[in-house]
Amino acid sequence: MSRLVVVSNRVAPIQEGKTTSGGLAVAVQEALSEIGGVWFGWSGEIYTSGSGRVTTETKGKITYATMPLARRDYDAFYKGYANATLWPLFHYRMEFVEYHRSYVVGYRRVNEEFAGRLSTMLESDDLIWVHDYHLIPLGRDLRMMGHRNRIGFFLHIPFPPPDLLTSCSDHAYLVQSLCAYDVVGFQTENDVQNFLAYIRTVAGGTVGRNGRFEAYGEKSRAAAFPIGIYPDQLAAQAADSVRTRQTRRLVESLAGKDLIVGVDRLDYSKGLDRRFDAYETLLETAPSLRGHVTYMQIAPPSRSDVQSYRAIRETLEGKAGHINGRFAEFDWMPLRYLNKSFQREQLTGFFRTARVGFVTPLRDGMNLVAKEYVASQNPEDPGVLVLSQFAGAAAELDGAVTVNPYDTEYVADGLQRALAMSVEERRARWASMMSVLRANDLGAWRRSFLRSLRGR
Ligand code: ADQ
Repeated sequence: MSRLVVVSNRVAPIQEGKTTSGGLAVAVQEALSEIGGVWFGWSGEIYTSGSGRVTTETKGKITYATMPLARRDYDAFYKGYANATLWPLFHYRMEFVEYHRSYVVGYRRVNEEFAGRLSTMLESDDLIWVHDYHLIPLGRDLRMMGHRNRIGFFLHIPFPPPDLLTSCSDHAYLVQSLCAYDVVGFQTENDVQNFLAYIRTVAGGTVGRNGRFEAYGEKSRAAAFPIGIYPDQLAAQAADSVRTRQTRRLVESLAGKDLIVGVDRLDYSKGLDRRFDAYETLLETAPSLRGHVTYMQIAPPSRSDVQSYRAIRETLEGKAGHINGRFAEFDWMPLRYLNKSFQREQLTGFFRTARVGFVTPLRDGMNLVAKEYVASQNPEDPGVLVLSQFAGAAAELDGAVTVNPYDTEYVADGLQRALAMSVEERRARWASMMSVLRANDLGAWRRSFLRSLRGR
């Protein structure tokens, strides 16, 4: 059987005992343990002089191959083009897009370097699975080096409509690069349609059945593969986690108040500033809730060396202080804002304690926190998910209270509905979402992508 070669910007920690946190890491680790193969990517290290070497380490059926980035590549490729150009562009946030020619030059250079290093490790029948916006050109670079393998790409973040994408000078280069893959995977049907709209209207290509398309002299297929979680494993973790000291202390500190919980990376795509505004509107318009509800937002800093991320942090600190200053009482703090990270095992206990899961990104590829919140609930007394209509997860989670995150009054109404919901309605909504999570779990995601990549 052919090997699987996975390429992603970061490679999960190799040391045993270290947790592989995100969905990507868990799914890739599993696929590789089953099939055997290579996981290639950036080691997370930066060097300032000399050149970087690929380091390999084999554990069981998996060879981890990682390389460091030169400082200038880290600046232009990672901080620059990936996180200051593509991330805001693909999340429809044009006001944050920073465009410098040196960024795209660095992006191309790193992708070519990755392709060159990987090229020497490839066998002709390897299946290659490339992940995310950092590595869009990698497949095409490998093709130019003569590799004829099946190569697939999965985009973890949204894909913008053509009118937005074309505001980036490199749009044709990006889409042409995507066309070199045998399969291009997206989180939702909406993303697939945005991509195919570009193929039709900008690239002048043709679109056939089941996402098959032809453009720039290539034939390929685009499809949605919504990423999932393992809901029953999470449910078991949550049931254990409510007995931990930290969760018990959280429950004690609430003294009977209803908890609203939000857990996000500190990122402008997550809509935290408007989420804080909506909570303030709730306290303003529903005075009976004052003193009876607590909102805890966990948001550890991410990418803090990118300017727009420093700005969002300052905004949120200001708003949190304002809300607490305006409403707090000697025995009640309305908002707990925590700039730190927690282990997932611990988070599941917090999720199970919360009456409301508050997930209102302005745009999100999927949002696994929404799914983890649902899976963590007590089936007898489940909480309610208040979910942005612009999270990829909204396409699947029909039992959520769906809100428009740009409309803070609408969001405040959603919170109020969630807090007042009867246990019968909560159970029915939860059961419907849980069955979707079970049917589309993380194993189903990787199996369907790999089936498609094998051309079946
Ligand atoms: P992220 O933007 O990181 O991922 P998300 O899917 O919500 O967003 O979270 C990924 C993982 O990180 C989850 O397992 C979550 O529990 C964990 N996490 C998030 N915030 C945390 C916090 N404050 N403390 C501890 N853990 C936290 C990108 C895309 C998403 C897509 C995923 C997977 O932006 O849209 O769902 O990839 O494809």
